[in-house]
Amino acid sequence: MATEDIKLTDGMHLMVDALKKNGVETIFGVVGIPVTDLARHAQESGIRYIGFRHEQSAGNAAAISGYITKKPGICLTVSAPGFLNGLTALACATINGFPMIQISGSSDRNIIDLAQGDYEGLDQMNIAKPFAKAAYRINRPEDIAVGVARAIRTALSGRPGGVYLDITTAMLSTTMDADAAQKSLFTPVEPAPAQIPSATSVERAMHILAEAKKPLIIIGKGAAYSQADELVKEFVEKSGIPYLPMSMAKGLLPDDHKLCAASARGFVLGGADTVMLIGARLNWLLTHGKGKKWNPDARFIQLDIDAVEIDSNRPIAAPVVGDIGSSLGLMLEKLKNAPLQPCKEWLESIDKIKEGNSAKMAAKLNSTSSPMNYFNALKAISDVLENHKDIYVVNEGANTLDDARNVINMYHPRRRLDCGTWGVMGIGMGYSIAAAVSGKRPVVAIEGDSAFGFSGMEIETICRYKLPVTIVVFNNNGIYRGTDKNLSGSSDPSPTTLTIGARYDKMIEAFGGTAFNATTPEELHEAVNKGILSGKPTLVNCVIDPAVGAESGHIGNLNPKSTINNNHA
Ligand code: ADP
Ligand code: TPW
Ligand code: MG
Repeated sequence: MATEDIKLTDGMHLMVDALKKNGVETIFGVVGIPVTDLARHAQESGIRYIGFRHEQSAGNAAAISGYITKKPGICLTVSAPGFLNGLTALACATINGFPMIQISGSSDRNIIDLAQGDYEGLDQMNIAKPFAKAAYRINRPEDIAVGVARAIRTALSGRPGGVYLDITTAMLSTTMDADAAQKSLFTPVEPAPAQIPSATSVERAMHILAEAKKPLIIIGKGAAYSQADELVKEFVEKSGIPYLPMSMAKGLLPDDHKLCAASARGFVLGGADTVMLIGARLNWLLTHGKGKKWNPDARFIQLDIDAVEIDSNRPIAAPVVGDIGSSLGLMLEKLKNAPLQPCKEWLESIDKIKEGNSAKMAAKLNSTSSPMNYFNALKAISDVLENHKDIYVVNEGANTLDDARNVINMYHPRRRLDCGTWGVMGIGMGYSIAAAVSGKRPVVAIEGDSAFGFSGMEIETICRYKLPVTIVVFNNNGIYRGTDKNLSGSSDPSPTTLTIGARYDKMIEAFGGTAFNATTPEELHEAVNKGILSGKPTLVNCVIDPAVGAESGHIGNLNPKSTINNNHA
């Protein structure tokens, strides 16, 4: 065959082919040298490319897209600074257990390895390693298929996480025989295989449950991620055990379920003699399963896919290591043959607490204080959302996060997307974009004014792609509050103060979105309702009393305060 008859492809085209072959529908990214043409060809091939203003938001979008769809979300970044901007999101995905792949162009290895100062030169793969579940580099087009398959399998199997995939500039433009290239492509078989727990572990867990007088189930976002929705519901209902949803597990069972103990959280944690964790870690969010919040004699059952998680913070009497679907399936079989004794008195005592706490909450929600506080503002939003139960709710901030989590009921699985395991600020717009694009539903983002600032420029992205996102900025002029004083007495604002009376709604007007300024619950209700019904990018500046927020929201206990010469209230 004459050389001119050989059809060639190159790394760039083959990379796109490999992603398509593996069912990638969307790439979230920011382009530049050396990945601009890669994004063009991806778009040409039918993959949707969503171009962001900052890689951190593109990475956050990829991460939450992975959580929503159970397929790795793809983030594309340029070398060095673009790579580093995306890395925070990759680390966050890994910490949260979301499957994601950050694909980054990288500069010339020969120059990087000798530290000779290449354009955007950085030893990216080694830098990524501690922040990712794994990091791989593709140096030759003939390795693309294997590289992509490894990245996918690593991101999805076991506890999901973030994978870094380095693609070198040289590799992108290296040619290879097109037929051989096509032949090299494949999709990994069962990248997230079922993990069946041992029969003994299932029996042990059921035995402990049978002895419980005051059992409690805690459902975490690992359970939500596993998409074993029906099994979780069936197990809770058949066992008749009250449950607490962790933040992002809200809605896996509807929050108004009679066995939901969320509004008696302190009571059930303190009283439970047996706690069954379903895809939830005993990390700081559960005070490590220790301390005064917990019954010291409680025995723990833990369902998790990651054996290393067991005993991480306290002894676990009955570990069930497997995927949630397989584990609950086997436990349900046992339950059907040997039903548990109903824990009637325990449930009655919980119901009493729930009633009392609900009455207290109702009083707060119905307060008529002006300017608005968190609760009457959230009530206005909640009333609208009761008519849109299947919408995505993105939520970040301190008070804005903690109060919204308690006030806004969720009714469908994986619809609440928030700051997650790290309590990170900056996920808001990236998560909203991915929820609209990958989740294919409207979104309401409830954002602290500080939190919003971390990704606020992405409202341009939301407008450019005409996404159905309604953003409500809880504007209290600051981080936690807007009333702090500069202790030096100078005219600089205090560390927690933001611009007094800022009009965040004006920002979205610059990009053709719809803007509202709401100063009363009625105005807020109307604005949110209109935003959702319009299906168009909308931003509501929601004016909140700057004095009502608590420092650090509900986790002020973790906030160290100087005890000497402290002039600060
Ligand atoms: P939350 O913040 O809601 O408490 P975490 O993220 O701390 O939840 O914990 C989720 C746990 O779920 C992790 O330990 C993870 O290993 C586990 N997990 C994730 N996916 C699965 C799955 N498919 N089956 C079982 N466990 C899973
Ligand atoms: C990446 C620290 C925690 S909460 C918060 C910050 C800066 C903002 C709280 O103010 P906001 O909410 O959003 O206005 P509200 O209603 O209480 O006034 N950097 C990162 N992550 C975190 N968590 C911080 C800083 C922080
Ligand atoms: Mg604020």
